[in-house]
Amino acid sequence: MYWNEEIETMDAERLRALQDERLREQVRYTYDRVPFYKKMFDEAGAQPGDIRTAKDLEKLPFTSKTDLRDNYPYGLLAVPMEEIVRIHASSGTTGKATVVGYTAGDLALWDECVARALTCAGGTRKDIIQVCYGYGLFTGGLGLHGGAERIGATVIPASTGNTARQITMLQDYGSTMLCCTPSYALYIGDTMEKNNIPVSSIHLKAGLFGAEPWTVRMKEEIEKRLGIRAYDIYGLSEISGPGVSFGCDGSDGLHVNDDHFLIEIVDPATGKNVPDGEKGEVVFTTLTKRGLPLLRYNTHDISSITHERCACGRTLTRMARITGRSDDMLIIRGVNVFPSQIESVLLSVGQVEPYYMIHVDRVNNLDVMEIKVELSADAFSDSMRGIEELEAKIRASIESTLGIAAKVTFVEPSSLPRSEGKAKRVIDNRTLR
Ligand code: DLL
Repeated sequence: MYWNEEIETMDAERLRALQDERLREQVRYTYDRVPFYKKMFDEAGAQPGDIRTAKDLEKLPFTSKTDLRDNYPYGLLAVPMEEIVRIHASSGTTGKATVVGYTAGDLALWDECVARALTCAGGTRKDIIQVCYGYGLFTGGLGLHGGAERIGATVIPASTGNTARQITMLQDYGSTMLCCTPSYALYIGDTMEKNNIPVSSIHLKAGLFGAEPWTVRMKEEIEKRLGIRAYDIYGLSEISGPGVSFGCDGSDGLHVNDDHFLIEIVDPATGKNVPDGEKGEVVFTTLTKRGLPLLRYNTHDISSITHERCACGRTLTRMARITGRSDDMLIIRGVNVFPSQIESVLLSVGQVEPYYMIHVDRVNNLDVMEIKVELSADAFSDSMRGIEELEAKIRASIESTLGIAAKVTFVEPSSLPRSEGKAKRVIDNRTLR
């Protein structure tokens, strides 16, 4: 089933022509409205007119989260604030978040993209869609919500947490589709099993899972435990949110909404485009955005693309399931976490040394994080009570900064391994089965 058959099955050549036409317009728009881009073009010795087709994009440098941070909060917006109707945000590499602004038109195109994903997963106006992504600054909740409303389905804005209540809603409200992170879907399955709740007591037929990497094995496990078809959905707030690309029944890949986002795969070492089928960093250029248009935004996600026609009939470019990232960003319970954020919390609280190790694990299908940090010599000789207070202070500060809890464990001064090269700050024991 297609939401927008014309676009989703458009002849490849026409689709490329549409992209190039929109690219030229978006480049001109961005250059004229955002001083950051004008400067970028000037420094690259390029003119907007030099970018005629997707191939010309190589003339421009990449943009990144750092550029959003340097222009925090609104510096990269291309419209006056009165045209911005919504703000979302996600983690930046340090304390400052990455802020995204949407015009009414941007929200409409986002809804359209999510509507395509939901329809591809079999969603129609007859469905009851339980959205258990977080509502708020994170784009998961409101993103899936908007798409579900667009297709005319019944939305249950359940948001995250309270698994017992989520299961009750699945049973009582007759939810036919579930939207959450894949690890939470597994956790729901586990909890049902533990409490002897039979799969026959819920009515789910499909789920859209994303916001974190997952494997085909996990997909099969979710399908088995919940008795559903599981579909991948990918996106990032900077580019709009969930729905930049979406999974189908025809292959394991995700279809990129090519008419709104132009994808490139580049070699992390050389920055050059790599051929179809080869892995590299995923880079997006928005084609139709008005609030926060982005040119050559390097996501640091690792994937590959193919332009072969999919068995599902879609001609949209297909990206492979994301296999990881080229930077140190962790995704913990769907929340993006940079080690540098944890470091700035630790250092701002004080009484600890700048030596720490972040341990991440998956217990009962849920991510858990422990931060081991060296106490300063002074704090080490402090009373037990003083140390407990310090621990509570760090825990609270981590939770308020990142939005997720972490266990904080103090270790003796000079006990964590020192490295001569790049410090190893993270031990990620989660195995994506
Ligand atoms: O995670 C948007 C989203 C919400 C996508 C709900 C899907 C479902 P951010 O918080 O900005 O936005 O995080 C974006 O999450 O660069 C990837 O590293 C990762 N990510 C998102 N979807 C997938 C996926 C949302 N399907 C970052 N597979 C991205 C693997 C994913 N990684």
